[in-house]
Amino acid sequence: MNVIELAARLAKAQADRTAITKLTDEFPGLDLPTGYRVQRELRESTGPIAGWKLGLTSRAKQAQVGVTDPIHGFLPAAGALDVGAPLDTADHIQPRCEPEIVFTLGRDLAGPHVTAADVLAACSGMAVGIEVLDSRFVHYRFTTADVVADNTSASRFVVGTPVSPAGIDLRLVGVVLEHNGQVVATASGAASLGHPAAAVAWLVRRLASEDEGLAAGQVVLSGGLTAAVPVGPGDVVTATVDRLGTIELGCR
Ligand code: 0L1
Ligand code: MG
Repeated sequence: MNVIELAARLAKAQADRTAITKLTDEFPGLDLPTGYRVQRELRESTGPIAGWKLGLTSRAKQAQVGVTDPIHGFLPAAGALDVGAPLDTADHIQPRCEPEIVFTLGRDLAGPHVTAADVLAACSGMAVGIEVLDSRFVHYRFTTADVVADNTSASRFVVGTPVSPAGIDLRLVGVVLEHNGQVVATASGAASLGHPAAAVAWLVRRLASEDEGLAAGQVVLSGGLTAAVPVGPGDVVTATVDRLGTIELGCR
């Protein structure tokens, strides 16, 4: 099993906009550490990164794809959409959108013992966001190792205007996901590992095991709070997080 070759397969699937069967069908020995090595390979062949993302931190997300452990990936800077800019669905294989609570780092944060309180202290702002997922695997069928190799299905993301974290209990904020004007899912911040900042702390501790950390100015998507909704041309997705605001993404 060659991690460079596996990363190239995933990059080609994305470039061709053609889903492939999951890697573990051919390589049943592909384990989680190897999945992260493939992801690292993808990161090294990507341009600059805007930050990091957590995946599968909520039960709703875990149930949607049948994987039960949180995972992490990176956000290529090229994946950032401007607020108000449309999502080009033709650039995707099978896009889905989900609501996110987004952290903006005011200073670097790293270390094996970082807590949720450390995350909140290092955070300069929080915002509502929408993540666009686009699994490179047929019908989003994968194991944990596969989806980690595939950079946790990351594709695009849009982030609203950050607000000060002071005085906001992120466990209690309500989250509403709308698709073409219909409410399709609701949640609260606690859906993400009990507290979105706890999810980010988990990410920082995981990165520390690879001598990495978060850098000032980076953003972190703390994990989809509801199941993701499939989108196509003409669709509009709206995510609202109480105290953080509303963001809309139109598709063409
Ligand atoms: O839905 C998926 O493709 C699973 C991986 C990423 C999930 C997430 O960003 O929460
Ligand atoms: Mg997500």
